[in-house]
Amino acid sequence: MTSTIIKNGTIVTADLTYKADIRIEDGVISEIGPNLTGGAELDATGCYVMPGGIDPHTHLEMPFMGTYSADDFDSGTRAALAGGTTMVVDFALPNPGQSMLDALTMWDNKTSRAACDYSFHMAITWWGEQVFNEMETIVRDKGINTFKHFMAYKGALMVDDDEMFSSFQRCAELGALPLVHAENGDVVAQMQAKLMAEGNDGPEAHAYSRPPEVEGEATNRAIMIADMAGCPVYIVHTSCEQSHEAIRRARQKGMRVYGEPLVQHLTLDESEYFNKDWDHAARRVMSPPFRSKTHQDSLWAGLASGSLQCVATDHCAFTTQQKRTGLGDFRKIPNGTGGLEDRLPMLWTYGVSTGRLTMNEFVAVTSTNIAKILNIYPKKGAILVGADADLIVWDPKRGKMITAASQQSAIDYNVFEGKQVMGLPRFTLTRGQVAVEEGAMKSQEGHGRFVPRPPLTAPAKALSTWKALTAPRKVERTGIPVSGV
Ligand code: DUC
Ligand code: ZN
Ligand code: ZN
Ligand code: ZN
Repeated sequence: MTSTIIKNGTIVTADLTYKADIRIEDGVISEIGPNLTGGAELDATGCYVMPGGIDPHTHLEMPFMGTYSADDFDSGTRAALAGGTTMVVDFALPNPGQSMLDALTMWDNKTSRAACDYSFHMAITWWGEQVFNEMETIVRDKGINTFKHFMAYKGALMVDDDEMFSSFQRCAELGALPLVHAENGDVVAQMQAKLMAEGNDGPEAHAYSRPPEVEGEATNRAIMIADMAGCPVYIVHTSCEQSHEAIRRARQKGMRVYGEPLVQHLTLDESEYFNKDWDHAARRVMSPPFRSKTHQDSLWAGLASGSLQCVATDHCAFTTQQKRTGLGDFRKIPNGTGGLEDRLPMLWTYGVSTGRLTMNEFVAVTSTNIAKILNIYPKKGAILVGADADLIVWDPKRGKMITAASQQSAIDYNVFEGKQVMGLPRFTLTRGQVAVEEGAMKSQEGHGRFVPRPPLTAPAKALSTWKALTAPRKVERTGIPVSGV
């Protein structure tokens, strides 16, 4: 058995910081301790050894808004590894009316070149008996315990409250976690039409059409519906105080509600849309849009205090050419930005180096919390004997300027272009295999494996505060008035 030892590093996990070496055998951590010998050595002097990042939210090669997102499981997973992310969770999206099992097969067929491990969320894009039945197969047999609901994208992916409540109740029965894209799609559609009618057709109108209230309302609604259904709920791309506030309040009441800010919302603001050339602004069109600095402060505070748990990218990259489909009508600009390669370096630079996050919090929000919520801990997200050796040897003194010219992503720009980051992987290991060494890519196409995620074990019914307070009771009445008196 070949043995690799990561030597002389400081191990940083979500709860501990200590000096020790790590032995890896057959892709798994087999020993942790001082002065390990007997194997190939990777020098971690001056570095932090952390669990590899998990991006819980990517869209690789996704058919969307008349095109396909430009990064596939090849360039996308290379980008992930280059930046220290060792697992991505992508979304399988059935067309309305399509079987979820067929959609899953289609998505699975895209993954043959994946260089790091991956998993899927399944989207609920329509509702019916077939969906109800297939949800059980998806959870029990396919290793998927999360279902995504879009409250926006009217006429395409959007589901209504009726469909969402049905699906959430089914999630409660199956031990699944619903994810929600929380924006009020009806309000967005009306605002978009009004802006266009008034001659506001540029990319900045995308931001005007999706104010924070649109997100706050939908987040509140999703949380209340989850409470009534008796299931936990995970709000993807939480971008503003209104949404964060709803999550905070629910958590304070004892509900299992999770919030996921994106690194883009944490570090880029709405000025990216204004007084910029059309391409610059359109390249940054995503939903929800970038917000003001007040909202950024709220998100950072949420990560530090624990009211927000995960940092993702929603990596959904489109080339400038694809973005230009929306010249003259901002509604046609494909929504999405990249970020997979930059999530960890940006979060380290703007979070840990500035004192907004501790190193342990950094590990929690980029890896461990995600692994726990998605139920793959401690196989992923941990430095423990028996865990997968998905590891980063993080060099806090290694820096670079982010440029499109040097990125793994297939697109022709980078929303963080010109940003100076300090903190990069010296090594990225995926199940023990060195995929990145001192900035050089050594990843292997097809190395990535599907990671099954079993159902959640929390007792779903006990989660609902609503049920406890107002459980329906049959009332025996006497003295019923006689009609006509
Ligand atoms: N938002 C985006 O910007 N792109 C993909 C889907 C989404 O919700
Ligand atoms: Zn979304
Ligand atoms: Zn520009
Ligand atoms: Zn998304």
